[in-house]
Amino acid sequence: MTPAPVPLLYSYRRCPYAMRARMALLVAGIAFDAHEIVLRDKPAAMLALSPKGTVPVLQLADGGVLEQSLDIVQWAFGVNDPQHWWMRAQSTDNLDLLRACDGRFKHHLDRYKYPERFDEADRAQHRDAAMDALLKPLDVHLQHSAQLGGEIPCATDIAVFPFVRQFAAVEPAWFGTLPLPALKTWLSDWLSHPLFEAAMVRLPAGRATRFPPFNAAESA
Ligand SMILES: N[C@@H](CCC(=O)N[C@@H](CS)C(=O)NCC(=O)O)C(=O)O
Repeated sequence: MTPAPVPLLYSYRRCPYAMRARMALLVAGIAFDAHEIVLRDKPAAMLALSPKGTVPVLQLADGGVLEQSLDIVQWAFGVNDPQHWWMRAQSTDNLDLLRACDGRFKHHLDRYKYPERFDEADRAQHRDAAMDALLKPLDVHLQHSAQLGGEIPCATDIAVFPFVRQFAAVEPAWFGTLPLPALKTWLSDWLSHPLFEAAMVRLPAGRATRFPPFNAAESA
């Protein structure tokens, strides 16, 4: 019997946008294949589906294509979301945090993380601006609840966390000195979270492989 077709995710392990997409697909329990791409040698099949050339890209089993990470997250939770991860991410506060993450924070993060690509003299300013844009507001939110979704995570947690991880990894010793205790606890919990570990599995590059499923019950 021919196996049922599953969606195909073009992905890059270290890309924070692809991380949010993989975590959403995994937590929704959706079987999918993943093609780990090489950024400098993108597959022609992916570029044919999505000429803009960024990952993640999800080719659905019916042939539809989702080319933005948040569209993939929304689609995944539209398929299966018994704990309302998507709905709980739609509060004004969470939408503001997500907008700040993908907008101002990402802008300053890139200039802090890759000073050689930008004006190196402004690096400290970008580090401070990134903190004001997202990390300080996040810490305030997380003082009131363990996750942005409340007591359990929502789509905002998995969408934002990979970018905070990137920021923290630029100068880990300095990050450790920051007076943002709630944010640091949340980050460290996510770094060892079974869902994140499942999403970071290493796959062979250059071809599609079935992504190992995540069993929330087993890892609880
Ligand atoms: N708005 C896109 C952004 C995706 C994006 O920028 N991905 C990066 C990797 S983290 C990428 O593919 N860049 C293309 C390249 O480096 O060639 C989304 O949310 O999916």
